[in-house]
Amino acid sequence: MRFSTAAAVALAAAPAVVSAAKGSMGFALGTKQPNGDCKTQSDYEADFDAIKEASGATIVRGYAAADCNMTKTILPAAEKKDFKVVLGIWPDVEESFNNDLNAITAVAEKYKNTIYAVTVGSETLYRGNFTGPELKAKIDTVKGKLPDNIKVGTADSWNKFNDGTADAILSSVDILMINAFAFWQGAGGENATHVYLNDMFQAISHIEEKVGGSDKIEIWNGETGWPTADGTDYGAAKGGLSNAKNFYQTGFCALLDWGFNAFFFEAFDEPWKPASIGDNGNVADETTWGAMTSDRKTKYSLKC
Ligand SMILES: *[C@@H]1O[C@H](CO)[C@@H](O)[C@H](O)[C@H]1NC(C)=O
Ligand SMILES: *[C@@H]1O[C@H](CO)[C@@H](O)[C@H](O)[C@H]1NC(C)=O
Ligand SMILES: CC(=O)N[C@H]1CO[C@H](CO)[C@@H](O)[C@@H]1O
Repeated sequence: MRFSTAAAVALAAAPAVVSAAKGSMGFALGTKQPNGDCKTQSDYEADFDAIKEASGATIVRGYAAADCNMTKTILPAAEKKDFKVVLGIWPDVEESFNNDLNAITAVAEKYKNTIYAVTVGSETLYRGNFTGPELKAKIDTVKGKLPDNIKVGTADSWNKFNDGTADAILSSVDILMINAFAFWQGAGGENATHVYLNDMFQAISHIEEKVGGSDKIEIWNGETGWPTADGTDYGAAKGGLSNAKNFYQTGFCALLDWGFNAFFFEAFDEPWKPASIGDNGNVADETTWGAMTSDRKTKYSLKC
């Protein structure tokens, strides 16, 4: 595996966690069918078959456990297909926090070997929704309600782990998901891979320094990805099939090769998603971030 100078410098300066073993690969998974209806158990089963066949991965992550009854729909499918699931709690507002937590606690004992982990929040620090201590309190509440073997943590943007905003939660979490989107940093071409790996190394270095080692908290890249639709650009980052393929194969796969765990955002295109406004104020099309089409065909090789 060859690295850019930039990434190699960051690596030399940083994490002790690089090991010979390849990291685990996973995919973020939506709760809706292409037409916007909630997925059924058989939809999830077909998702799992397609993911495993195309990539070898056997773990997925979701965001809001009660959304579309995800928890009670996906867990039987996952158990049947021998997949693990990271469930999410959306803590931003009290109602979704309670709904998601209740959806999980209702089945946690029964499915404690299928629920790999629970993330409390997705980019809540990045969005300024919570301070570190506020998020820590939510995480502690969730930890107190789940079987011990289910890991609890959060997902947030790499820079919030790197700049110390997340330091307050480090004593509480078993697992962390570090999101790093070179695309949303406007990094194009080969620079995308350099930026992605540097982001991850910086965040991991900071965490390891704070907790005193690489064996204290399980770390994953929680999200990275690239849209395949032409014209969905963000600065120098250009959407399109060949750029997405290059990023997957030279960036995402490189991180796994170095022994880090990583989730790709996302498994399948989600054509039902409404257009949103990106950080640059332009309309952001989030329908084509899938590694596969919405009818579960691979767009490029997903093997690393
Ligand atoms: C979730 O399941 C309940 C029944 O257990 C049902 O009443 C409700 O409509 C379902 N919600 C969704 C969004 O499918
Ligand atoms: C790589 O992308 C980053 C983030 O957009 C940017 O700051 C940097 O100048 C880029 N480097 C090169 C060599 O293009
Ligand atoms: C404290 C705070 O900023 N809460 C906001 C978090 O984000 C949700 C939306 O997801 C808002 O509704 C809350 O007001």
